[in-house]
Amino acid sequence: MNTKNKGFDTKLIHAGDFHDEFGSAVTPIYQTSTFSFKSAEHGANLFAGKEQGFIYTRIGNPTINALENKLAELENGFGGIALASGMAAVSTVYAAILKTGDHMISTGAVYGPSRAVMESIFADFGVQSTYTNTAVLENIEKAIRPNTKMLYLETPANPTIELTDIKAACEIAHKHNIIVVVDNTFSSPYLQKPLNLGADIVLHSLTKFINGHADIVGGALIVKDEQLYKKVRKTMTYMGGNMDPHQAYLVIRGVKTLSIRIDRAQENAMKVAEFLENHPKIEWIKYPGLKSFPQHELAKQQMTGFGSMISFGVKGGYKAGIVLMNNVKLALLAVSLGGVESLIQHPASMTHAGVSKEARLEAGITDELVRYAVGIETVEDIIEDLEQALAKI
Ligand code: LCS
Repeated sequence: MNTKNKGFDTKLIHAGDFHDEFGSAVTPIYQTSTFSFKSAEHGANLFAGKEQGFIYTRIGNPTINALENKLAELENGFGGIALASGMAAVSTVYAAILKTGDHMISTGAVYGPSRAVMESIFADFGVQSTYTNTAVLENIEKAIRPNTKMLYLETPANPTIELTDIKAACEIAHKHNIIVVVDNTFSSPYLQKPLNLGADIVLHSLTKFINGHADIVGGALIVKDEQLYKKVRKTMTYMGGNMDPHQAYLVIRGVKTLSIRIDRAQENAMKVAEFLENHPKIEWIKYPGLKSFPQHELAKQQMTGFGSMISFGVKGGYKAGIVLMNNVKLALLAVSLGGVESLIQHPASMTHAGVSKEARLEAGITDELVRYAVGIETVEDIIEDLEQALAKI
């Protein structure tokens, strides 16, 4: 079915679907590493790009392509590329765009390994980077060098929930021919569409909201124009960070309920945020839906919802945060986010432990920061769980 002019929920269910000759209702799993050619000429034509078809699963596969086409439609891009993990997407996009002597600018508070892979492995290949608070647009302007090739934004950022104005940042970058990549993991295309705001590439850890069920790890890149898409796709194919067909099948199943899962999670998050904001043991809280959130207006402008990620500090700092984490019973003490279950974790010692303490503090990832990923359980139970754990402090 052609879903190009259909609504977002229709695209979630039907976009990109691949139906076989038996009329299967869902895209089947093509668990095969290779595809036989009808003749030597057919094989040669496929390799030469003269005929469309499948050659080898690292290059393309019907199940994986169905997911890629769905994601491309959801983000309004030319094409999608599915990868083994969000980090495979991060390192593939770095490798596709940056070469020795190039410079990139990035949000200081990005997911820890997205920064660590740049500052360790890519730095060893001679790629320069500046990590700064991209919420302040002048910081981007100031960081631009003649050799800057990429602006890598994460908004909302993990775990500070700080936002970057995507449209304004893209205008600055494009004046200098800088490619803009936006990690849209925290919002998903349901809440934010960076390509519509001017970005060139959208990145996802599919592990999170898009799959939504905490049962796979996966990543994706969605590219706005054909030329850049081909370049990034070639990098993925050569480097081999492709997704597996079974993984793609599960993501296709998970993404169908994206909007209804996020609707419930963010409805819950608003109530949890209000509860925490008014709790005497909470020192500070950041949630884009709260009026007290410094970038509440920007959130309303570039997002269609506030998401379900909350960060906060407990009075008594790190030690009190540990008591809270050790006493929650409903929320799992676990990294990751965007699944149906509530999760709590401590970024400084967990997700962002690979980033130096100095860089972490400069990015606002303080030792007392606790991150809560609100799930879709009964909200009264989530709040009751937090209440009993806070009482232990
Ligand atoms: N980008 C963001 C914003 C992320 O939060 C993550 C993972 C990644 C990229 C990497 O994706 P992965 O390879 O894990 O699929 N974030 C995690 C987190 O906050 N807790 O555990 C993983």
